Amino acid sequence: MKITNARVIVTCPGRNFVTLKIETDEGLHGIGDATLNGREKAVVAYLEDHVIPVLIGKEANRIEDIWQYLYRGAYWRRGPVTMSAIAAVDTALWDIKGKAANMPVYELLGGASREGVLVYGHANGADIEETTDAVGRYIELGYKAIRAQSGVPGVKGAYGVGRGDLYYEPADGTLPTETLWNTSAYLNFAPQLFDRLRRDHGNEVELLHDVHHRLTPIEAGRLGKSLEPYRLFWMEDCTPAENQEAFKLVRQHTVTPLAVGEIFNSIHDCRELIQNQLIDYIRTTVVHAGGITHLRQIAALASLYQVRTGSHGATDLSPACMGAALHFDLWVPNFGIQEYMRHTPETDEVFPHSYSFKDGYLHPGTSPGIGVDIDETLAAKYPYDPKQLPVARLEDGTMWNW
Ligand code: GCO
Ligand code: MG
Repeated sequence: MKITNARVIVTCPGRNFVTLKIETDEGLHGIGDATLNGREKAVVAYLEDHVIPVLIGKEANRIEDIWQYLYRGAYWRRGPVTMSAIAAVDTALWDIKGKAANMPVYELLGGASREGVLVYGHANGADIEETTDAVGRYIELGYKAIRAQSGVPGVKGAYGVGRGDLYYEPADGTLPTETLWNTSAYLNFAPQLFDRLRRDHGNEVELLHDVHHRLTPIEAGRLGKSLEPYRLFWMEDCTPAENQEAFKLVRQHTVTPLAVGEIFNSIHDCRELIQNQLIDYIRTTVVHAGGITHLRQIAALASLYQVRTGSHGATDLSPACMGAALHFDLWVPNFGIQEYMRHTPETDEVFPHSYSFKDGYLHPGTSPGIGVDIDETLAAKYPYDPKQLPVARLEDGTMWNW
């Protein structure tokens, strides 16, 4: 089965998505997500200029060889743009292989290891009152695990307080919006938020929190310690991870479980974190970390150190990524949790899919392949709308991590 055609589809049904569609001489096609929030066109160019020309005529069955060709064969390795492009090819080829075998991708990987995929949703509000109400609404919807973010008194533009109840869209301007950050105010406030959430909602629901790279390691240690009484499922991205050793300091000071990895694109970004057991959950995703083929290697390494998966699944990852992720999650032995931020109804229409939510769990469905397709006619009705992620500064004007 040869690859005869491949093309990139850019659509904006509520937000921008980049999708690669690969077609074969046997009439089967597959799709893969290539969306990199705020950098969409860079991946489009990489795919169109450097990837698609070498795909035409290749054997669609040879997923591993094509992965190696695109990764090892290219002199310039790794990085979010390259790895998102490789991920899109990889996902589309697993989709095709599943369709050719008439099996859902989780069967090709080794079959289901569980009945459903535990997911967490996002509850957020401008203040504690709004956030606790939002957590209550998620519990009513059946969620067993909920990420809670709140505006911080005195901080203009705290991370995670979004528009919309079920989805959150941080990319909001043609130029980056400038937000302000105040670490002291945040560190004083966060324990109050979780104290209130436990008092209002009890101990059964799993609570998660995203620090979004805002703290230094010692500050992260202090936050983790101060949140211990509230038994978080995890504290995410507590400090930037370019220096993997930074997590040693955090780990020394807290037993709050640590999650990191949504911006990683390779096993080398997390090898030391995993091998030194500095984290509990690895958040690499299908779309930004080289597809199912590479994610499988990361998960295998993580399994040796009792690190479990907790893949990124924000609204800016398309349904094609979510579908592929759910097959992976249903199979992967060391599964932890899957982030699930819903898409707008327009997006769901553009990407018809077989996955479904019930009682806090998602299931990928049993359709052959990844169980997600793209309606190209509908997609064409939503032209690309350039949007950038915000930036953050400290109150004195110093650039900070968003
Ligand atoms: C998360 C993330 C997102 C990112 C977004 C950037 O944990 O879901 O931090 O909200 O900010 O995906 O594009
Ligand atoms: Mg995050």
